[in-house]
Order: sequence, then structure tokens, then C-alpha cells
Amino acid sequence: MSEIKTHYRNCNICEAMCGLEIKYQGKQILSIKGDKQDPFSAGYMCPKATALQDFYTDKDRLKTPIRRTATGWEDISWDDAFTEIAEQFKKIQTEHGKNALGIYLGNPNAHNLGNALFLKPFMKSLGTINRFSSASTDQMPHHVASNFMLGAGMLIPVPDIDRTDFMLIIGGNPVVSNGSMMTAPNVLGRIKAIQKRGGKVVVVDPRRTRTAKIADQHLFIRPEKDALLLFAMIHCVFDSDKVNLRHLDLMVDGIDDLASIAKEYPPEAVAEFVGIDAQKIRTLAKDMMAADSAVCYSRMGASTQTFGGLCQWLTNVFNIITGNFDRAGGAMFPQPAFDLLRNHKRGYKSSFGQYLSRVRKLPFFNGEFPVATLAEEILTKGEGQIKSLITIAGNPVLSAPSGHKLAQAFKSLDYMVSVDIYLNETTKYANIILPATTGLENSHYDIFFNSFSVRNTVKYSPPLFEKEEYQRSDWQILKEISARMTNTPVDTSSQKITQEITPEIILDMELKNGPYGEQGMSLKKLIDNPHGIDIGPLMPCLAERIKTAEGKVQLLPQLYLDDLPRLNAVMKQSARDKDYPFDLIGRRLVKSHNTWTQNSDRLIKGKNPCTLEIHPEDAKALGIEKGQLILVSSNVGSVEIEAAITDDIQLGVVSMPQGWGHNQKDTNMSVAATQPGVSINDLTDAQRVDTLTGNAALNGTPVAIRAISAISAISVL
Ligand SMILES: Nc1nc2c(c(=O)[nH]1)N[C@H]1C(S)=C(S)[C@@H](COP(=O)(O)OP(=O)(O)OC[C@H]3O[C@@H](n4cnc5c(=O)[nH]c(N)nc54)[C@H](O)[C@@H]3O)O[C@H]1N2
Ligand SMILES: Nc1nc2c(c(=O)[nH]1)N[C@H]1C(S)=C(S)[C@@H](COP(=O)(O)OP(=O)(O)OC[C@H]3O[C@@H](n4cnc5c(=O)[nH]c(N)nc54)[C@H](O)[C@@H]3O)O[C@H]1N2
Ligand code: SF4
Ligand SMILES: [Mo]
Repeated sequence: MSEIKTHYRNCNICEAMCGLEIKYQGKQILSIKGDKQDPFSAGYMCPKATALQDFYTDKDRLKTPIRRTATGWEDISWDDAFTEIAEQFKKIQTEHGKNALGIYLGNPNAHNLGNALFLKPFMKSLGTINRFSSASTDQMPHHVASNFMLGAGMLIPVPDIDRTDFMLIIGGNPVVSNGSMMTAPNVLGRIKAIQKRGGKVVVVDPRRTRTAKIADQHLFIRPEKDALLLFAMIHCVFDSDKVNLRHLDLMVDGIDDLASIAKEYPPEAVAEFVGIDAQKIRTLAKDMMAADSAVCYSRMGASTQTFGGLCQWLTNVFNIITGNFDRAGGAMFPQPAFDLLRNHKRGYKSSFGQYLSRVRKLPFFNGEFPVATLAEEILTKGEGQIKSLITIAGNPVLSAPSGHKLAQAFKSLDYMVSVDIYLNETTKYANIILPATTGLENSHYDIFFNSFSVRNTVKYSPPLFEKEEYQRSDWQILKEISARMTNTPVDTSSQKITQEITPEIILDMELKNGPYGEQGMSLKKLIDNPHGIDIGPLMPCLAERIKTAEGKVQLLPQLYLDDLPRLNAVMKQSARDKDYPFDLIGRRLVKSHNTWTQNSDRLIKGKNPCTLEIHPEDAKALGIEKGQLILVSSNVGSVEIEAAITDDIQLGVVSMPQGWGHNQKDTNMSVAATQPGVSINDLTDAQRVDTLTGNAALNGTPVAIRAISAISAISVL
């Protein structure tokens, strides 16, 4: 028997960066627990981390490449796979141009050190501008706001949750999601700590979420009306003459014009649409102005909606004019040890709008187009049409709007490759699947999430288990495709050097050249400190980190002003769509992460979580009973789902989980298939986007509902 050993690492599943303590013997995991000595997560972890062992041992997980043939999938060697892929990609690009090859990057790329470092050169080597990612079903409006207001898309303000006296959470459920664009392990504990020190937490959400339940106040809001609420709050700040920029006084451009714009949005004018009393809006703004420190944090619900761009802009504006920007207890800026902005000069030009998408003319940003337009870029004939695609760690058939239509588009491709660990709803359309190592087989360092973290810490984890000789890491796969696409002979000495550049070499160099380099930060130091190193709380640093040309915060970038007529039009519309009278929103579940963790038995066992939440009064009016099968339809599709009746959801709104729908044939996630659920993105409409940023409007999808099982089937129409 080999001896029992302990390994320390960060969990790579979500953004929270929880430290884990893993006991193992040989190749067998004995336990996974929160690492009490991790200076950031201090022993906290959620139930998903335990499943890291299931992903490691999963029999369905692919480990060597497979190729689709007329009679099914066959094994293929790595060398043959790379040869075929390079040949096919080159052929298509020669015949139809570089942009005939599309790339889709999914969420796990952000949680993978190698991919974070090697995707850029990889994409460059393919030479296509047709790049897409899950960012445009998620946080793109945050990047656009940072780009235009602060000069860098990656300079993200994060709520200083550990010191604030008042936290307003709009469209986020961090008690379940563990925070997003706010890396904060154990959000529940951190929220309770706000309350314990006499502070207050208010949640604005169309659903009484677990976060709302522990908050001091929950305000139900009509979906997609957050920009009006934020404007009304900004109006209140000017109205009470409480604008206070504090240390940013000489650093903010546009404050005078803002006053006259905000005049147009008194709480009384927006209340009816927002669904929150004018007096309550005034009190909320007043309480936040009165607090020693306060912060407004808005997330998915405020981003993946038709006004996502305006919401993230106005969130920043509110924090700035209340004196809560770049200040303890407000919205602050991390200073990560690996600083993605290290080489960015002030005034550098971003790629926003550098190109417009071919078919729908949506903006290119952060090096990519919105995924909401991917299907039509594949299906619309003409110069620049996408004929071939590579997906890397993404499952857009389940995760992107109108995913079922995207599946049809994938079927029409000349050639498709997926770098993924499963044969799933997306990868089943690939000609070749290249499986990567994952989780415990990889080393780990959170390049992105340290940039969004509520505290400056730093940690590196080596792989727990060395990969088998026949396995490849994601970054090795990317490098190999690049080498073959650029015809770089593998045996020249210069290529040998590039081949040998590992993520660790780059990481070490960045740490040494980074902000803490002079204090001895290096990979070796991190290896010597396996629980991680605490650098300290966030410090005011905007004056040094801002990247606008003049070093000033831009309060009123023109593109937001140009979008206001669209917002104002909302106040003239009638609230209800006649054919699709309900607003559909998504929800996240504690025990699943997007579409891919459902192949762990321990995470999916129990009763079906994929239900449609509906308010009791709506259910009564439609004759819907608990557990009844419901047909939910939108203008793009329909699904059948079980009803769950609860007054946690607002009247006129229904909610279903995102990331489900493992009921498709020709996939191989046998555990997930036992509790498949249905896909919310068979209902969401790829044509519904925030036109400012191109971000998908996943929330607020108009739907109709009807009971379809024998008892009391009454149509809503
Ligand atoms: N309606 C609705 N839709 C949504 C959302 C919503 O709230 N509502 N949320 C959106 C958000 S925030 C996001 S981020 C997106 C996510 O969208 P995607 O990123 O497209 O979806 P994931 O489920 O994260 O897909 C992960 C894929 O990576 C594979 N994978 C897992 N680990 C690895 C690995 O180590 N290497 C490789 N190569 N592959 C791996 C999995 O098998 C899976 O195929 O979904 C979005 N879609
Ligand atoms: N357990 C778990 N954790 C996760 C994930 C997961 O799948 N499972 N996914 C991870 C990922 S990729 C991300 S991006 C983060 C997301 O992290 P969060 O943004 O915290 O998560 P969501 O649950 O999507 O929260 C969105 C909230 O917005 C509300 N909402 C919907 N429409 C509106 C609206 O119009 N206005 C307002 N004000 N609210 C609205 C919803 O009811 C929901 O409570 O979570 C991450 N963490
Ligand atoms: S909260 Fe996120 S990072 Fe922490 S253990 Fe759970 S999945 Fe992992
Ligand atoms: Mo996400």
C-alpha cells in the first residue's frame, strides 16, 4: 500500500478560487475538504469541489482523440488527428478565406492556466476574426464599461465586500453562484459579516433567491428594468445635492452633463415600469448615500438582458458619484501579482467596433464577435461565411441563445473540431474531438479571477496526478495545432524552444516582472507556499492603473448616450406581450456548474431540479398544479418541464435552471442523461441582444405557458 499524502490546490470550477485539501493514496482520492490554511477561503468550499474526483475517474471522459465516421466514432492517433485537422483547416481557409474558420471558446478556458496563456497566440496563428466566446452570454457589458470609462476592458471594479457598510446586489445570486466578477470564496459568510458589523444588504431581483432571503431587504423588480432603477437612484443623488467624488474629484469627466440627463429619470417616472415604489427607490438611494461606505454590484441578471450595457455603465456611475469608487468599502481595483494590464499603455486603442459582424452588424470587442450571431454567420451564404469551426471547452448548443438552432448550423459545417472532455450536445457535431486533461491533472493559477478578486492573494497549484503518456493538456493541443497551421517545422531549434515554453515559464516571468516582483514574487515562492500567500486588502490604485489617454474617468462615453432613446422607449411600451405574456429568467443551482458538471452522480442525485418556477396566482389562473408537465414556448422553440409553484418568483415571471438538457441522442454523458432536464436555450432568442454590447439577452425572454398533462390543461392564450 502506498502512503497517504496531502495535496493543496485551488478549485478550478467556478470563480471563487477556494483552497482545497486533498488526501490521496496512489491514484485514489480519499477526501476533498476546504483548506483551512488558505488565507483567502479559510476552509470554505462548496459541494461541487468534491466532484473533482468524479471528473478525474469519469468513465465517459475522453482521453484520446476520436473521429466521427459514417458508422460511428473511431479512435485516431494524436498525430493523425492533428494532420487531418491542419489539412482541413488549411483547405477551407485557402478556398474561402481566413475568416471561413470560426472559433468558439467556453467558460472553462478562463479557469485553465495553459489556455489563459496560449489561446492568444493560438488564435493569431489561425488568422481569423471570426472568434466567439461565452463572454457574450455573460460579462461583456462589464468589459465594455471598463473599456470606455477607464480605458481598459480588464480593469474591472469589484465590490469591497469585506469592508462595505451597504451592499446593493442587482441581478446576482452570489450565495449560490459564489460570486462572479467578484471573486470571494464564501460569499454567504462575507454577507453575514456585513450584517454583523451593522451594515446592510439589499437585493434587487425578480426572484427571491437564497441571497435575497438572507438580505436585509429584497425588492422584486420587473426583468430588464434595472437601467431605469439605476438612473432613478442617480437622479436622487443629484436631487439631494450629495454628489461627492472624493479623491477622484479632479479625475472625473462629464459630471455636469450627467446631472441634466439624470433629471429625466425621477423615481416617480420609472416606478411603474420597474415595479418598485418611488418612495422605496428614494429610501434606497438615501440610505446608500448616508452609509459610511456603500457599493452597488450588478451581475448576470443586469448584464444578460437587452440593457446590459447601460446597466453596467450606470452601476459604475452610481458608485463614482456617491464617492464609492476606488475607495475602501466601495468598488475597488485588485492589483494582481500576474497583471494582465502590465504592458498596456495609457490611451491604447481597444478593438471595440473595429469590425462589425457580417450579417447582423454587431460590434467586435475584446477580440471577438457576440455568439448570438454565430448561427447566422454559419448559415448565411456569401463572402466571409463560416464554413469550419473549432470549439474549445464550450458547449454552446446548451449555453448560447437559441442553442437548438446553433446545432442545426453546426450540422451544416464543412468541418468541425472540438477540444473537450466529453462527447456532448456540441461536440457530437465535430469531425474530431481532441480531449484534454482536466482538473486534478492540471496545474492551476487563476490569472483572470485574481484580477476580479476582493482581496489580493496569490497561489499556484501543481497537478495532483501526472497525466498519462497518451494524454495531452489543452495548451499542448493548442500549440500543436498552431505549429501545424503555421507550418513551423517541429524539429528546428527555434521551434524547439517555443515548444518548450510551458505555462509555468511564462507565469514565473510575469510574477517576477509584476508589481510584487521586487518583493521576491516568483513561481518558486508560490511552490514553497502551497496554501497561497495573502498580499492584503484592495488598496486605492485607480490613479496608477487607469488606462484612458488623459488618465481621467469618463463618466459619459458617447455610446451610452446614443443608447438612451432605446431605454426611453421602454417607458412608452405596454408591459405585456400578448402572445408570450410571461418573462422567463434563468437560475443557477448549488450543485451544478453551467452544462458540464452533471456527469457526477453525487451532484445530480435526488429529485429533478430542472423545474419551472411559477407564482401561485399565475398557476391558479392557468390551472397549473405542482409537478404538472408544462409546455413553455417562445418565438423560437418550446420545452416541456415540470411546474414548481412558489411565491419566491414574481407574478408574471417564470424561472428555469440554465445548463440542462442532457437528453439528446448520440451524446455520451451517461450519468447526466439519467437526470437530463431541458435546455432553457431552446427558448432564448438569439435575435434578442443588448444592441450596445452585442451581449445575449438571456433574461426576460417572452414565453407562453400551458399545462399539457391530463389534469386541467388550460391555455393561457
Ligand atoms: N439561458 C442562459 N444561458 C446561459 C447562462 C444563463 O445564465 N442563462 N449563463 C451563461 C454563462 S454565464 C456562461 S459562462 C456560459 C457557459 O457557456 P459554455 O462555456 O459554452 O458552457 P460550459 O457548460 O461552461 O461548457 C464547458 C465545456 O467545456 C468542457 N470542459 C470542461 N472542462 C474542460 C477542460 O478542462 N478542458 C476542455 N478542453 N474542455 C473542458 C465541457 O465538457 C463542456 O463541453 O453559459 C451561458 N448560458
Ligand atoms: N452553483 C453555480 N455557481 C456558478 C455557476 C453555476 O452554473 N452554478 N456559474 C458560474 C458562472 S459561469 C457565472 S457567470 C456566475 C453568475 O453569477 P450570478 O450572476 O451571481 O448568478 P445568477 O444565478 O445567474 O444570477 C442572476 C440573477 O439575476 C436575476 N435576474 C434575472 N433577470 C433579471 C433582471 O432583469 N434584473 C435583475 N435585477 N435580476 C434579474 C436572476 O433571478 C438571478 O438571481 O455564476 C458562477 N457560479
Ligand atoms: S465555490 Fe467554486 S471554487 Fe469554491 S469549491 Fe465551489 S466550485 Fe470550487
Ligand atoms: Mo459565466
